[in-house]
Amino acid sequence: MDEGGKSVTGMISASMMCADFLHLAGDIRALCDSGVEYLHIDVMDGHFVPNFTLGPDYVRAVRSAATRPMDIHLMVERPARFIAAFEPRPGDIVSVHAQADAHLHRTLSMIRETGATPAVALNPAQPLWTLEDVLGDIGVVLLMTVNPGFAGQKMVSGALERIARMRRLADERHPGLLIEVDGNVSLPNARAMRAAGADIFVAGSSGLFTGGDIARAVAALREAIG
Ligand code: S6P
Ligand code: MG
Repeated sequence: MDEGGKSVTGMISASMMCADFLHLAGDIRALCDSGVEYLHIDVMDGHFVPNFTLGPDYVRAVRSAATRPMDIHLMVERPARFIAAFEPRPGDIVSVHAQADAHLHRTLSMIRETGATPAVALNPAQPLWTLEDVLGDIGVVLLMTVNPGFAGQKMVSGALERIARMRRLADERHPGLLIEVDGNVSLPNARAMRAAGADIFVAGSSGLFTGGDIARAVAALREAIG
């Protein structure tokens, strides 16, 4: 931690829904060789968000080729039903949306028992105070900087100020809590998000998978969040 409470260097979580599905093994190798910290898996159920994406079989396949832990982002209603199916393990992060779970504390304990790090995700309109009482039960808070459901969106207004407010709340109440940001992590946005106090950056179509050279994109992002 530096004096501001955030991690010493920023970490990259590569959004696998933006990878090339027809050349997945090559993308996984390039990402892991480039040193990204996590592979971000967006799980969407068509209820909590208006889209469908990745499931347990996909995660199993990615794991078999990856040397990095998974960062599993569950955008599903009542996520406790599906945690075991994703076979979380120590080193992974598992995020559930506070709004999707009436029994958030129980679900976070369930994640903790697998050895993975429990995380709570908040949509842009959800007040930060809703997670105050579970700050001690999580290792990461995932702040959505777009409305969840789709890649390729623009960062919502107020997102940077919200990251800064979350940083202050974390430093005051739960030092060591990592702030993850998800949505439109382009190079300029990543720089600003890092300055506001973010630690983990979900990088997809905005900052990683365009340009056709993953190693180069990781290096550029690394420089922006250093
Ligand atoms: C969106 C999802 C994200 C996206 C990421 C895509 O609901 O949770 O993880 O994959 O935002 O990145 P980009 O760079 O296209 O915004
Ligand atoms: Mg995500």
